[in-house]
Amino acid sequence: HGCMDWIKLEKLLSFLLRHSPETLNLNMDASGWVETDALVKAVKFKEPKFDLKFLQKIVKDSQKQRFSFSEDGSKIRANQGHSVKVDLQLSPADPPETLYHGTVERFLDSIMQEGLKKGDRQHVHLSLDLQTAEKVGTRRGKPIILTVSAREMQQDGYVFYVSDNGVWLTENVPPQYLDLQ
Ligand code: HQG
Repeated sequence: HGCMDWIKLEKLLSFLLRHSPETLNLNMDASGWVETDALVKAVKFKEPKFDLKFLQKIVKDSQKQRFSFSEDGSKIRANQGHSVKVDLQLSPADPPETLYHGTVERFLDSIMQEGLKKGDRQHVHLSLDLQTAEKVGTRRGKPIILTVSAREMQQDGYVFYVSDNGVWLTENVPPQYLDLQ
């Protein structure tokens, strides 16, 4: 499989399983699942060397663990990051005292004014540790880290979820719970 570009494929899978299954005529159910066979067939059409084995390798070895198979392997979904309206049926979880959000300077004024908003995605994404938040921020430039008073938010009635790959999710974070790290 050496000649196939792993990053490119992971991006294609993210695109299909989070944002646009219809691009390759895939059906996604209400919980974000797509038939594994159909996905393999569709991707194979673009990348003839792609097969189930390679998909299994990506799911298993992807550094960010972006995807999961259903128990019997017949279905696959993205663990988080959707813009497609899906209900992942995650259970509410108790957050730690503090969570982190990595962003960049140019968003700061707006964030401090209106809080963290989910934009196109289904949730605001928060990180458990500084290092991860830094990586998330670095995707857009020089990272700026915000701390989120997650426990306090929860006490005030906000609900938190944690995805299968360890990303903390919530609907929005009002500015009073945010601080510059
Ligand atoms: C910013 C990646 C102005 C926010 C990562 C961020 C993550 C605001 C951007 C996952 C704002 C949204 C998600 C406001 C938020 N005003 N800017 N009020 N509220 N923003 O990509 O958290 O590689 O939707 O700071 O690792 O950057 O895709 O969210 O910069 O886990 O698996 O608006 O994506 O994972 O950007 O990243 P995004 P994110 P994957």
